[in-house]
Amino acid sequence: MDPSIPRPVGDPHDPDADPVETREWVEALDALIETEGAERATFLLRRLLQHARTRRVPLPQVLATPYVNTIGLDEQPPYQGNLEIESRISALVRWNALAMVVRANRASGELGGHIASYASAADLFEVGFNHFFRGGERGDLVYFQPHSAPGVYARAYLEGRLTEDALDHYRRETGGKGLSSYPHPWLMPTFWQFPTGSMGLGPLFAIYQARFMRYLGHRGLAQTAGRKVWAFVGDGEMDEPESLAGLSIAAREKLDNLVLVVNCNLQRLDGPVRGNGSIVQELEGLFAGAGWNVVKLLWSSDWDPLFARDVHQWLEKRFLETVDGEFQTYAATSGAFNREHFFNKYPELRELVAHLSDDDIDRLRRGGHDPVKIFSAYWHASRHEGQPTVILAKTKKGYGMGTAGQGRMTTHQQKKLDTGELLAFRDRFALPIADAQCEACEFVRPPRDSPEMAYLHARREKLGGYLPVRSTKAEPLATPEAKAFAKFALEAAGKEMSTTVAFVRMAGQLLRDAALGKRIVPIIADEARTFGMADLFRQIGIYSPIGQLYQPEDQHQLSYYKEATEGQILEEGINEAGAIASWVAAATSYSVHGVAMLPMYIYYSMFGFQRVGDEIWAAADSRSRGFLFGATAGRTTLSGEGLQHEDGTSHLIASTIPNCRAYDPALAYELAVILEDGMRRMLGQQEDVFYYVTLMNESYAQPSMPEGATEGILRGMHRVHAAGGGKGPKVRLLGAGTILQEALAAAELLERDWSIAADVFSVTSFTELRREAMAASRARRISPSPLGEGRGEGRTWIESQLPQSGAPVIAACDYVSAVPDLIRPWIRDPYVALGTDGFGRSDTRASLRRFFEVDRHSIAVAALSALGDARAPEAVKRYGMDPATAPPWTR
Ligand SMILES: Cc1ncc(C[n+]2csc(CCOP(=O)(O)OP(=O)(O)O)c2C)c(N)n1
Repeated sequence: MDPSIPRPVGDPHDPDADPVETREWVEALDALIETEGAERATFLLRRLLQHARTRRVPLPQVLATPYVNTIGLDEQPPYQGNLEIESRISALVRWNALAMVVRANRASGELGGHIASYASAADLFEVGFNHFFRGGERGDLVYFQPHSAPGVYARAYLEGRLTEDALDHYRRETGGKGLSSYPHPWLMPTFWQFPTGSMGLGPLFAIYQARFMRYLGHRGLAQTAGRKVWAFVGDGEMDEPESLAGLSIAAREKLDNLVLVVNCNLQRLDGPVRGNGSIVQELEGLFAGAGWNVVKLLWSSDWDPLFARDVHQWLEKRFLETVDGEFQTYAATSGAFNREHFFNKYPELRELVAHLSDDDIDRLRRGGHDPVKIFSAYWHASRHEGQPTVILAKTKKGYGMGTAGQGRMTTHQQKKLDTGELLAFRDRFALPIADAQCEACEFVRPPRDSPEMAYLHARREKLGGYLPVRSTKAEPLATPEAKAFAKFALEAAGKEMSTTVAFVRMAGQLLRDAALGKRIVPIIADEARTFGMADLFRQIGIYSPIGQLYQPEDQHQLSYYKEATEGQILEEGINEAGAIASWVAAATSYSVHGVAMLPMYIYYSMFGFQRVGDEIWAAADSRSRGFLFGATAGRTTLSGEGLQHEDGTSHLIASTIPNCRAYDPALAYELAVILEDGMRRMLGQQEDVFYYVTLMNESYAQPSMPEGATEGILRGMHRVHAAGGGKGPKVRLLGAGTILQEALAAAELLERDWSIAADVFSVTSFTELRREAMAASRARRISPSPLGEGRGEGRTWIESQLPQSGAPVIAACDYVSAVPDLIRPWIRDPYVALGTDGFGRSDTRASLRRFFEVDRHSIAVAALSALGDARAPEAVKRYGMDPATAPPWTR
């Protein structure tokens, strides 16, 4: 409780030892405010608090303010719209949203849909649409609460941007014209900009979007001044760690281009968000503590006269002692119930509302349902400088759904309304709909020249256009050829280097490219030194909105730690979630800002798909274009790090993301070809794909690129060693990543020790091989004519590289064996897939490879055994393998 508020005399929760003295202090403060103003009062309070601290006086909790609106009546701007018409528009949006969900559910009970969430958020959205969200190319960026999508569709329908047929296909998308359940740019590429369906990612992405906007501005790449990011979040959603993860960076970087609106309807799916407490007060403390500007939007204008008369703050006292579980019950019950249980607790409050009927009490709205108060909160938020703003808007879940849902424990999943409930909804919002129309749940859109539609269009015109709308185009960028940035790799001639070193050199060259260089966004999560990239600090600088306020310790070094306002590197610290959020902002900049960027995020591969996989999935949904580099990749090439650091799965997960092109190159020239192709496809041809490329820190001799290798590298495999022409048996060895070196060594062993000839292939992408083969199989499977066109008659790359010949195929990689298993169905000869299944361990590379049985000896033994060669047991012995050991994945 704020101690500056005089408690009513005799308050049992806050006993006062000397009420007269208290009053004197309070009166003194009042007098000060009156004569010298609030600023002076703030100054004196701050001084008093500082003094109290030096005297070691325990301080009260000062982050929580009373349970009332932050913005006083005297600070409220006049409403700049026609409330009457707006309320009719908003009723229509509410109706169409509800009709859409109910109709979908009538068509098939299988189809989900939410009404109650949008019912609580409707006014918050509508005031934004009518007065704040700027459209057009330099418009605002709005992250919508995901399951409020029906309301956004319903508005777009009124605006004439969606047809009735489209609404009738809500959640029925497979026919090609449906509306997606949540905001999905992948499914509705000209409509939704930001996927928010996985809770917590919306607020995180919004924060990093606001920051990236600043970055573009500081680097002179886009005009971003005045643009705002608005993000609508559920109060239950605020429990996601990701929702809170970006709070401090937003405050630290003073992102006053960001407004987060938390829809505090006090409920989540199962029940209350904080039944025994107060989510508003808790969030206020969290946001204020992190340095945000907090605006509580709790009570509507209906309450203003009551507050004015309540000089002893009995209302504040009653609010503060009411837990959210009770507030929910008040939302679900009648005016009579509220009077009895809320107001009648104290005679003073009973008296305060004595002139109101029960119906009047029922009509006392919460702040988030009053356009006037919402307008005021948005108005202040959009003018606030130096801090991001959070608006904590108190609403009722299922607002206006009456007994069908308002405040009900089960309201989240309510998607069926009977006729009586529909009629009650119509009456509640004074909708001009006949009974029969209502019963049939007909969509309603007044004619274009009606006052409502004229107003709605005029507002959007004034604000620069409609939204959400997603731009699919960006100016194509010319991208360099590999020989321009990777000559050293194409002509390596046996020079030893790791693919990480090769990457760093290529990135350095690309950063110097006249056209492309400045579009590259290097992103790092505190591992630049690990990957040998520290030189870049000095070369291109680390982005900091306030430059560098200190002389770096290493200032005399050539590559010192340089922070700069126009710095190019996003150094995210130990924050993979934030780094991916930055990457998504940069990777979608072509659409969001019309400025194509090329983000290159390089990280410990274990802390990518495994750690932030859902963000990468959302990045895919967002149609991101950029490079993810999983460095120190693989389970045995990062030796000596062990279980939690050694990645054996990222390529398996990457293979499940349809627009992710995943490559595991072994050779520097392969990396060059992949980079060249990726840039061309993403920046030149504007394909909505992104690249995942693994990099290793193991040095070995890098050959020059042979003629004609490009196609194989990009399609997934190419031959790097041809078997000698002898007459003996033959095998084919596939190696991926650094395990290619083991496959090459195994070929030598097979030839030398057992006179078996081996071809060796470098597999750059099991995923790409599989995708092409899957498409071919499907064409063959479902083609209407047995021999006709489109039967995938052409040979797939796997078939052309590994034609049926009787020679076994042994594949080995540094990931779980399920990765090489991805291509098993298309190999006609005996196939053995070796991988690194199990937990990682610390040891040398050689020991780890032996442990996981992906070393040269294990590959050679696998080849002998696949050939049915009777000498296999002899090889096991000769190579020191122990058949008695348990499989690595059980250890
Ligand atoms: C990561 C994640 N977990 C669970 C869900 C399923 N889900 C969708 S809405 C919802 C409840 C949302 O509650 P709240 O954030 O309070 O929003 P409200 O609907 O009350 O406005 C849940 C659990 C989800 N979409 N994403």
